[in-house]
Parts: sequence; structure tokens; C-alpha cells
Amino acid sequence: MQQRANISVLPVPFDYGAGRGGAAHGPAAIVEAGLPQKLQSLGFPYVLHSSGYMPDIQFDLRTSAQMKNWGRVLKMSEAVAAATAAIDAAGDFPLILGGDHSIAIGTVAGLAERRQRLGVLWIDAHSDLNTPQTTPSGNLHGMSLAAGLGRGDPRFVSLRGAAPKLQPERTVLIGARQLDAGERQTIASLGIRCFTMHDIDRRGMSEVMEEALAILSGAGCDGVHLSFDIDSVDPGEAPGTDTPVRGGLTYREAHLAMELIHDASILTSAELVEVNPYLERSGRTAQLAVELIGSMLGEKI
Ligand code: Z70
Ligand code: MN
Ligand code: MN
Ligand code: MN
Repeated sequence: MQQRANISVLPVPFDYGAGRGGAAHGPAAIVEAGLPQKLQSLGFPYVLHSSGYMPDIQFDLRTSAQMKNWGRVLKMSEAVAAATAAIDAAGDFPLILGGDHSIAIGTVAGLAERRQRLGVLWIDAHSDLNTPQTTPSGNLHGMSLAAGLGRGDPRFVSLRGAAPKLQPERTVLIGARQLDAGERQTIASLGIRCFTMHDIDRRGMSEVMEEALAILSGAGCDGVHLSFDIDSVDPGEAPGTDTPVRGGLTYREAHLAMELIHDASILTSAELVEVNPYLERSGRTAQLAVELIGSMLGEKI
């Protein structure tokens, strides 16, 4: 992103796309862990939106085995898409705080409104490429990237109009280590670039990020969105998340990735998701989120 851009922080207190509750309290935990102070100390003008834009979803009980709580996820996605599109249209940098990863159905739809060639960097232990046909859980946070790519239920895929929002050649995954069979098939058939933990082990984060960023820089993107799932980081550093998966990014690898993203100056928006403060007492996962956002914005020493 450009230095001194206005940062518009959008909290999405929502966790009905996940298998359990708690991630709805991620945004508050990240703010309490010092995000405003971090933005201020780095010299970024920012606004912290309230969650008043969120609709009342309490009584929407529409659900199915293959798409749990789909009524609530749909209402949230529409509101998040509208809010994200408005921030983007105003020329501010959208920084969205989740919430579970189903919120990306909304953020990507909102961003794609002005950006038909949106690149996405998806840093996650998972690929979130399931569809109602392949999901092992019915949890919509495992289907959000698929929806962006035009796969899944039409109500999600065509949110606010045209679909697909994303193209496989502008989609790059980093940190994957727990993929379902259907997701592997989708990655192979669409030719999505997926840098797994194996690639990071063998080649190092520096080289992997260099290649990932070069792919996006050379893909004719009219914007690049970072979707950072905190479960990409090893559970030793980020225990406060719904589905910790062993063998994740180290503290240093995660920061290096963020620093290299900053240095590439290609980001036009970002989200950080899946912080669940209910699953730990220490608050270290939310603190890590704040630090990683700092590195993404240029903090090095
Ligand atoms: C599995 C599913 C998942 C978290 C995404 C897991 C999905 N692939 N879990 N993010 N935290 O149920 O689709
Ligand atoms: Mn809750
Ligand atoms: Mn995810
Ligand atoms: Mn994940």
C-alpha cells in the first residue's frame, strides 16, 4: 500500500461460518491488544468503524447440513460487501478484522465491485476451497475462497451481481497443510498456485514470498487483497484459533512474509481472520495479530 493512506478498520464480529463460537470476539480482542496504538505509532491516519452496519441476524435460522447457518452467513456477507465496497470507493485502505473466514465471501465481493482483476494472497493452513458438494463439515468458512472463484451456491457466488469475483491466475495460496480431497482437485484443475508448508520448508519463506509476489505483480491485477488466516501460524504462537494445525509458520516466517508484502507495495486491502480469544487466556494470538499488521504496514525495527 501507499504510505500514509487512510486506513479504514472494519470489524466483522461474526462466527456462524465456523464450527464453534468465539471468533466473533476477535475484532474486539485485536483492538484491545493495541491495534489503534499500532496504527497511530506508524503514522497512519485511521478510522475504526463500529459494527453498527451489521444486520440483525439473530432470528435467521436458515440452515442446511451442507451449509450451516447459511441465512446468517448470507446476511453478514451482503452487509460486509457493501461496507467494504464503500471504503474502497472512498479511496481508503480497507483493513477488515474477523470473525471467521466466511467473512471473505463478503469482503471479496465488495472489493471486486471496483476491481475486476483483483489478486488475492490467501495465507492459511487451509485452502477454503470446499463447496456444498465437497464440504466435510458444512462450515462456510471452509468455502469462502471457492465462492470468490465462482464455485458453490449461487446466492454466495453472485453476491451483489457478477461472478466470478476472482480468477485462478490471480489467486495464490501460502502455508497450506490441511487440504480436503475436493480442494486438492480444485487446485489442480484450476491451476491455482499453492505454496505449501513443504515448499516453505524446502525453499524458505523469503524465496516463496518472492515468487508469490512476482506472480501477482505480473498477473495484471488492478488490486491485491491479503486474506490472512491466523491459523496459518503455528499453534505454539497462535493457539487462539478454532482449528489449530501443527506444523505452521513460525513467528519469524509469518513476520517475514508480512514485511515482504509491505516491501512489494502491491496491497490495496487486507483482512485478518479466525482469532478466537475464547480459546486462550493469555491474549497472545490477538497480540500476534496486531504485530503482524504492523509488519504488513512497514514496521521492521
Ligand atoms: C475444512 C472444512 C477451515 C478453518 C477453514 C476446514 C475448514 N477444510 N477451518 N478454516 N479454521 O471444514 O471445510
Ligand atoms: Mn458467539
Ligand atoms: Mn481460512
Ligand atoms: Mn484456516
